[in-house]
Amino acid sequence: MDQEAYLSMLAEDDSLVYEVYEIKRPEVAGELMLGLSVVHPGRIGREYFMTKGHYHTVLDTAEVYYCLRGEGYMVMQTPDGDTSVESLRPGKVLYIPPRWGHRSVCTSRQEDLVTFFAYPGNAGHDYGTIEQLGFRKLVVEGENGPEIIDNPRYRS
Ligand code: PAN
Ligand code: ZN
Repeated sequence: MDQEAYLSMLAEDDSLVYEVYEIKRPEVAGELMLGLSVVHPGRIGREYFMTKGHYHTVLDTAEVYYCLRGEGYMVMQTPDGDTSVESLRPGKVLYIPPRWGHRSVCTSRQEDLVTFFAYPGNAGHDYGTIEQLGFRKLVVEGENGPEIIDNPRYRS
């Protein structure tokens, strides 16, 4: 959201925001891709560190996330304009139905947000749509903790 904060932070240090560890399986229907996503704590301006976010190229494929550590949110939306933001806490299982783009956001102050994920081998990743349009909702730090707001830079 905050381009100024982004550029000044980047000029100082190109720090690692998140890591993904995958057990690679053949990218075909019937297989499952699985692994761990680790989003580090931090913010750019008021906006918490997050993953790039994507739709699955085969839009009709679902995904399951299981939160192992840390606190955060899964920001989700469909191409039709529906939005949903679900909290992530250790022990929580989050099912992402087919057609829902998704991004995870770490709101812990010091801890990584660690999630296990599994999705169909033929799903593929479409990053371009989110790169161009953004997500409709953002998670930012408010006076009393995380707040979900409309993305002022969302391009419809
Ligand atoms: C996850 C994500 C992972 C990183 O494996 O790929 O959390 O997020 P980005 O892919 O948005 O950078 C997943 O949802 N796979 O489909
Ligand atoms: Zn996915």
